[in-house]
Amino acid sequence: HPVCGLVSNWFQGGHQLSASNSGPWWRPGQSAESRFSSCGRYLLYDVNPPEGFNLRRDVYIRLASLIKTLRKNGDDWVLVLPPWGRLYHWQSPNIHQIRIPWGEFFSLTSLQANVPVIEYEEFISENGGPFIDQVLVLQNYAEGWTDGKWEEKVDERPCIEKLMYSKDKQSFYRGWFWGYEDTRARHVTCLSAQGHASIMAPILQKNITATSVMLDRAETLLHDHYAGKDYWDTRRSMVFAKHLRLIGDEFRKKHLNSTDEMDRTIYNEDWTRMKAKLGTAKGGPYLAVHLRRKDFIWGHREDVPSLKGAVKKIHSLMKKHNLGQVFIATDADEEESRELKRLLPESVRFEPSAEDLDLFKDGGVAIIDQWICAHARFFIGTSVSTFSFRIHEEREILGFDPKTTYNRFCGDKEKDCEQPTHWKIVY
Ligand SMILES: Nc1nc2c(ncn2[C@@H]2O[C@H](COP(=O)(O)OP(=O)(O)OP(=O)(O)O)[C@@H](O)[C@H]2O)c(=O)[nH]1
Ligand SMILES: *[C@@H]1O[C@H](CO)[C@@H](O)[C@H](O)[C@H]1NC(C)=O
Ligand SMILES: *[C@@H]1O[C@H](CO)[C@@H](O)[C@H](O)[C@H]1NC(C)=O
Repeated sequence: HPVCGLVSNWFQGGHQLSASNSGPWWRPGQSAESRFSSCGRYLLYDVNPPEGFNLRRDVYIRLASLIKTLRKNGDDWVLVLPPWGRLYHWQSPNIHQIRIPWGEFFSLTSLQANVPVIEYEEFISENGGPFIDQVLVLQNYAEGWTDGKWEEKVDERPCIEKLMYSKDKQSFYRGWFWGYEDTRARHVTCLSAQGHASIMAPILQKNITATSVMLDRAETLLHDHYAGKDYWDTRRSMVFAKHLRLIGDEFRKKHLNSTDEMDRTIYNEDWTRMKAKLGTAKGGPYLAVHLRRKDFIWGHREDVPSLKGAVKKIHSLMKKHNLGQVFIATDADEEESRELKRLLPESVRFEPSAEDLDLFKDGGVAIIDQWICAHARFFIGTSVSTFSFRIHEEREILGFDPKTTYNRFCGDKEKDCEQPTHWKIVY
């Protein structure tokens, strides 16, 4: 695409002109026309429905890598953010939890300082309607790994599972497009893919000419380079929305005697300037706990403690670290929550009013919980919970000593209680 190449140079020039790393790629008022003349293409994606909020955040990192690869190759791709909703864990009754834009949970300007992203509704208006040219449903290989040998590959293959899209009277495909019932796709095909996210780049550039392409079941793709510089750039750009951080900060101040000045957790709104040395953050005078329950205890996993076991560990940590307060983030049901309050009457939880819950939704409340956990002097989480992993990363960004972060509860009878891995930021 020689013409696209030219325009993409022009874009880089425009980017340099704006002189700041944190501004959006194009001026917000820029007309759709000039976007199209740049050969702009849209990458949309979705994730297997049962996956939770925190795994979905991880899938975003993989897709951002793919966008970076595509743009390095010269094409002007934009990532369309899949609206949040219909998540299995978001069970608060009577609140509307679909079609939630990313801006309600994350700072869009921060995301945009890493890769160009737009909300789905912006895509609809730029694209001229709720149409997606091509959906690629990713799947594994029906035959598994042949000869036990693992190689990276992508091939068009018959769909293995029942297709979640069906043709309407006009031969458009209908399906779950984040709760946007008007959205239709022109083509749907299945691709078997095995490998890191950027193996999709040649397919998107050479095999497909459609303007908008959606990768469904995008979690099939692996990280280009887990915990490498590119991973961390994207992770650092996933700054929580300011209104949620402010609620968390207010809570810390009011209930936990914790402020950024006292705790040495000063945050820079511009993530590209946030480079806190490990060990510099002190954290508020409280122990923070993430205690994952629900589906984690239904399976009687041996790496998850009983409530009694968890409380015993909490008491011993408070004593060891000389902390008088404990903040608890948990998805425990009502019965367990009551039991927890009985066993630990001094514990503090973030309990939103009905009004606040309506405003922040389950996703926002989870973020506030994570934010408060991220600012504690000492943190302990739950084994292999992505909710806990996201807290680890947040504390790493803030500059905590790893000893205060990479801790997890052990099951009551667990023998080899391996502690979480420390992943260092690559700046
Ligand atoms: N507010 C709040 N919600 C929680 C907490 N723990 C779990 N949840 C809820 O339960 C969901 C499940 O956890 P996620 O980590 O997002 O789901 P996942 O990606 O399947 O990850 P796992 O924890 O590994 O299951 C979260 O998205 C929250 O909605 C918590 O401590 N506080
Ligand atoms: C992409 O195109 C190449 C070259 O034409 C072809 O060999 C390959 O099978 C195609 N891949 C897919 C997934 O369509
Ligand atoms: C809050 O912390 C500060 C600094 O550690 C301390 O001086 C002050 O007494 C604490 N206040 C309360 C109410 O605990």
